[in-house]
Amino acid sequence: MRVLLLSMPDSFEHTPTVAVRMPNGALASLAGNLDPHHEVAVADLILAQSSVRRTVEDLIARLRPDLVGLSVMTFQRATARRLIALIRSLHPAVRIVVGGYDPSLAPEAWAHPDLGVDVIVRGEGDVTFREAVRAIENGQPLQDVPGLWFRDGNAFRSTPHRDVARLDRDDIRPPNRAARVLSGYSLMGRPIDVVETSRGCTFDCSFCSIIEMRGRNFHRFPIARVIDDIRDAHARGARSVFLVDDNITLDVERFEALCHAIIEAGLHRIDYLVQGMTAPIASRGDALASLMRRAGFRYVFLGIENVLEDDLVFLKARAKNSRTSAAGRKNTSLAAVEVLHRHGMLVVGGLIVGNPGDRRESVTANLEFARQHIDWPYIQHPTPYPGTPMTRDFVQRGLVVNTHPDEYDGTTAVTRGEHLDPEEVEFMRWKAERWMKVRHMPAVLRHDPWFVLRNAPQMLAHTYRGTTWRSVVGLENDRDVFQRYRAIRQRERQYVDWPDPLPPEATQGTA
Ligand code: B12
Ligand code: SF4
Repeated sequence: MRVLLLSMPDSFEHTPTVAVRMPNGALASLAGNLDPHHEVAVADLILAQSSVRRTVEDLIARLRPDLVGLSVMTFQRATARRLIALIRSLHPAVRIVVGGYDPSLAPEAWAHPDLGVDVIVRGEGDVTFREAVRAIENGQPLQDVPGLWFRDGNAFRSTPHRDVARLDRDDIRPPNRAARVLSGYSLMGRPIDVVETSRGCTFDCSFCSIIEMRGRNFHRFPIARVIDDIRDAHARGARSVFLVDDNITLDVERFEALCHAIIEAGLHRIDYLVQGMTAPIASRGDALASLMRRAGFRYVFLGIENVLEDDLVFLKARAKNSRTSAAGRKNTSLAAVEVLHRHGMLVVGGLIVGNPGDRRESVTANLEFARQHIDWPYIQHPTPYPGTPMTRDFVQRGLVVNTHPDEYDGTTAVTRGEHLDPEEVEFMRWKAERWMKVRHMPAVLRHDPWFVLRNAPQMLAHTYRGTTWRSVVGLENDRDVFQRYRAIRQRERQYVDWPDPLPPEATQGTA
């Protein structure tokens, strides 16, 4: 069969496409796990953000796929619906399969008869998709493939749950990067790829989708496989690698072993990015940080979430961000940031502001922490993604004020608190972050001077969207600029020039 796999073009405020265009790791993994006789093509539409419709029309005409699979996050739902409608108009007989976080956790949002989805893959997709494609090819019933919802006439039927794969055996084959048909992946001008070393997490932060998606478990790929995978990415041109594990720092000894293996394999000249918890990084201190630096780590995304204890309790993120000492429990965010800085690494700070109990002072304290200590702000608002405990809590308390999932991009405040208006929290974050982002430019300039010299105007234009000469000379205030920025953001969400196949009332709500 001819299979085309697509990821959505929608991007996130803190990863503008001028600087960050990463491959979707799921698609290469799915491609690598199909039976080898299929012809499979992977297209990350983030690489064609300004010409989505034309790119998809070309792909459909050129490849004539029997099946198109789409990988979708919640804020990308509307784009995916338009794409499905466009694809169907070009090729009515094609089968449409959706997977990823949103279809897995909110399958009912994908079951509307006017949408035309045939199969919804729930949870980990590699083996499920392989078996589903096999069944379709052989004309066998999908009922026998665990982990699916599939169309049966006008209704959907579900099959039994599929457990997540153990990764220490060969159940999950390596990704197939050769299937990619678009080019231009980049992290500030350096070709980038993504590599997985483990899957899962045993924590249960209330805002995170991972537990509902996979359960609380942690599985590791053998280190030799990871090294081969990095080597493959490098051989295909990658000079930056993002380790996209859900929580690599759950097993710090293994993470250290991986750093040693990277150095021994001579792969330490690659720039690595990784995300981790503050507590293990702070606890292992200089020994871990110096090893990470030697292995090539450059950016560390820290899930700080919040620097205030009450907020950490609400987010259920206290355990991963604190350690116990004789003096009691202590937040580890600052210690983690300091040790990474001491060893020359840069910190992307993940913070969540605008929790239900937040007052102006709590938001300000977090923004001030970010301003003082982190290199690139990745500050978000609590967002009710489907299936999370936090979403259930927000819904029960009637705190969700925005029911448009396409605005659930993390930087739009869609829930209200007891003391602060959502728009006010969003304004505070937006205002503070612009300056933090500009402050990071010299560090990027030192590392990637040509990229910055060529792209600085575009990067600044993105960061300061909404600014005009009138606002620069003080004839307009920040609130006017903020409103203009929001209007621009709203327009940017129209990635596909094709109508939504569903009526507006069928497109709201996530839980
Ligand atoms: C790495 C990552 C990123 C990277 C993305 C790199 C890339 N281009 O892929 C970066 C940092 C850029 C990023 C950004 C964002 N992310 Co992110 N990210 C992750 C993370 C940590 C791992 C995802 C991953 O690559 N896993 C490895 C692959 C192999 O697994 P997978 O994606 O789950 O895919 C498997 C299945 O889902 C399924 N599958 C997936 N797609 C498809 C398609 C088909 C057809 C089929 C059959 C199956 C299938 O099969 C795959 C293989 O088993 C997750 C999870 C987490 N712990 O936080 C969040 C996560 C996916 N991100 C999330 C979000 C919301 C975002 C942001 C909006 C902002 C934010 N809150 O951080 C932005 C938007 C991204 C954008 N397009 O601009 C949410 C999604 C929630 C939701 N319901 O939509 C998650 C779950 C985190 C969370 N908050 O809980 N992210
Ligand atoms: S530690 Fe990270 S991956 Fe694990 S539940 Fe919390 S936010 Fe999700």
